[in-house]
Amino acid sequence: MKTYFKIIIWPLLLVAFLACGNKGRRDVDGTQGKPQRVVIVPSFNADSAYCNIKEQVAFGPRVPNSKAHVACSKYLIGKLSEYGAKVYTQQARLTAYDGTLLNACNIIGAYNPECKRRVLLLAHWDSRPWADADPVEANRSKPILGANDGASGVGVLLEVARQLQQQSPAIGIDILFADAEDWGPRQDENVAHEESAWALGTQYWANNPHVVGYNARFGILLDMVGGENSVFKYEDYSEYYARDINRKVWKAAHKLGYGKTFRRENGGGVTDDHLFVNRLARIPCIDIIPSDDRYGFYKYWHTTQDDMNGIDRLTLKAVGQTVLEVIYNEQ
Ligand code: AHN
Ligand code: ZN
Repeated sequence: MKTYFKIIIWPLLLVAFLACGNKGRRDVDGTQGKPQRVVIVPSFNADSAYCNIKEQVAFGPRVPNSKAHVACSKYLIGKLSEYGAKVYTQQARLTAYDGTLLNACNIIGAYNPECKRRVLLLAHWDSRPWADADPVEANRSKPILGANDGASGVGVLLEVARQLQQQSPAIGIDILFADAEDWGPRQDENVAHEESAWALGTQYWANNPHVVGYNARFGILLDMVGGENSVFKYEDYSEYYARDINRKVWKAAHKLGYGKTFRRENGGGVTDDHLFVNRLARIPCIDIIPSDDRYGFYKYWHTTQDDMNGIDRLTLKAVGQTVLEVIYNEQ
């Protein structure tokens, strides 16, 4: 009996143990033996994003309380509807730092609205009423076209929306086009910097979400994502509130070969829409915003030269493809 155990039973038990070892015991990839979903990330079309920017810029400056602003809001609602989103609009009268009442409109496109696992993507769609950083003084009271500052982020997200309609990721996505981001104090006004003077539309949305009790795993803000040779660095508030999201997004960018565009360096802090998503909505949110040693954000930032000539499809592609990589890999 003893030898029988030694040469038959023990070897059998050993084989059985080794055979089971990989399945239940060590859940190395966290899948618990469930069949893994094969993720195919669609290809971001930078030409399409470019056209979306051009169409916004064609309205002229989308300054709140202007005709172009109303016309562009209709365009954006139409586009999101065309791309199959459930569209919400929020009309609000918001008081600017200078007392002006702004007729603002936030526009939200929801994909897979029933899904509890959600990611928020946002960009501001208004343009700044004054080119206060223009080198020519006579231009500083003119509104800006905001091809990069405003339209680029929206243009990229409209292309993301088109892709979402073609192929759904495993999660729900909300695209927020926030209004009244850029009606902040002019540089020549000697007013103390007040964070709350900026991003009025996003502040409104965070205090009055389009869906009661709205939540998302994280948010990604796109701001000035179309400039030639733009470089994106870890922004300070993004690091403070959503460090892991910064890492996730930069990792995706590097995997795709966009390491020259997405640098693993610190870029300084920016008062921007994401600040209020973090603080008021309490959703960890990063800002993809250029950081240039020479120009700050962008060469033509808040100047009358922020037009289509400054828009480069390569940057749009790097940002758009990275966003797709991240959201299609969420389970
Ligand atoms: C400030 O200049 C305080 N914030 C920049 C936010 C911004 C303006 N993004 C685009 N335009
Ligand atoms: Zn701006």
